[in-house]
Amino acid sequence: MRIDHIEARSILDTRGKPTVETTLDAQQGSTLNPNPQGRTLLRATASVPSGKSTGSYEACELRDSDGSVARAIENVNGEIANALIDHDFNSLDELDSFLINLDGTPDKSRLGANAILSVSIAAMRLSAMLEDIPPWKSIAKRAGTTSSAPRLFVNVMNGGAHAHTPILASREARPEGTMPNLVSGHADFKLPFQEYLLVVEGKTSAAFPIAQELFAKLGERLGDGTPMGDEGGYAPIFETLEQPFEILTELIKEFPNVKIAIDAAASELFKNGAYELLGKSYSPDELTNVYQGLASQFPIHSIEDPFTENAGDDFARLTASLDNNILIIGDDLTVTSPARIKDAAKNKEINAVLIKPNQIGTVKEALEAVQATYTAGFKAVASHRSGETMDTFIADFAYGIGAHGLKAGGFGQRERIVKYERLLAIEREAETV
Ligand code: 2PG
Ligand code: MG
Repeated sequence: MRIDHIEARSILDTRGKPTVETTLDAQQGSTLNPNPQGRTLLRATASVPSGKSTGSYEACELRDSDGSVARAIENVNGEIANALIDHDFNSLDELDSFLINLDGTPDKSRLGANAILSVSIAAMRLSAMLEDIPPWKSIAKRAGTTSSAPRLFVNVMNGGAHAHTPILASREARPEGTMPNLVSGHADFKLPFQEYLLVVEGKTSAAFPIAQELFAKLGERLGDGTPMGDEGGYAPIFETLEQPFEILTELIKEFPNVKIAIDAAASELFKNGAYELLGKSYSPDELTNVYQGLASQFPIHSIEDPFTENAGDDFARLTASLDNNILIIGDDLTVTSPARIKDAAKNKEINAVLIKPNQIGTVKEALEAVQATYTAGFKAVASHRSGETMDTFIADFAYGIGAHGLKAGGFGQRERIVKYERLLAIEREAETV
């Protein structure tokens, strides 16, 4: 493959923060980009997401002190473009390795994982266009995986770092139909875990309407004026740990193919050796009891990041203590790093891994993380980030690798919905390709 032109620009993500978008051009019809029909200009664009509750072992997102991504963009338009344009690559892996070596740091901090990943994803798209196959098929071929529809992990309630909304006056305390008032003096949240999700099994064309129905019903149950969190789910206020689970259990009681998942994002709850939930401090053992209690009372499918990113032993104890059907998913713990996934496997810390390509910085390494996950006998759940764009690469990635699930947020933001809609389109493509 040979790239003719590269251009990066700054776009805004769901939080109104700048992120990187890159466009690559190639001429189909050159010796390296053969096209029996003649020469055509092919163009592929990719934009990268950005996390808020980031793990400390993630690859480096290059951001300037003013919050912009100007240096990352300069790196794509300057150094990366100069090195890539007119260079002949025999494969996408070769191109990604070239980018990794060009950067030369272990965490991609020189050129920026955001700069590099935007090029890596756009190149993957371009290569699929050159081959005239959909991106998910290109991913499956490259990774040697069997593609299939992932379960939908739909974020219906946001808490933790994704709902730093001030405490609002309770519905009972305000006149009918009025917006909630801020309770003075507080700037905190009341939903302790970062994400409450519904996991819907089955083909996307069957699962997506069910998820929509449940999302709408939950909205009615919570009432008008319920704020929205960072990931397009509701951000309500509850008084107890159990309440959100009680509401969700009631909501799904007539849906046997729907279960509840949480992302505790516990690195964010960890302060001075203990976990803080709803103003109470929990030791790792006490928190283990909380999870065991929740798993025995409610239809729990999975718990992501139940402990902080360095507490592998606590992960292992929890994983061993629960029914094997309940997934303990590593996110900050494993950060899409093949090495960290292998470590977690050795110590049986988890039985599933969240795969976020921007935690590692190239598609090649994200696929190596998937291989490490499958080699360990673990499930892979592909995931968006809290700051998202309209890019739908993660849906093709999830389908291509035959992921157990795709976590792409709630229906309150178009940037989340487009990922599920892309899965629907893939399902149609898969019938014809
Ligand atoms: C997570 C993600 C995505 P963030 O913790 O799993 O839901 O959040 O992008 O803020 O790390
Ligand atoms: Mg997480």
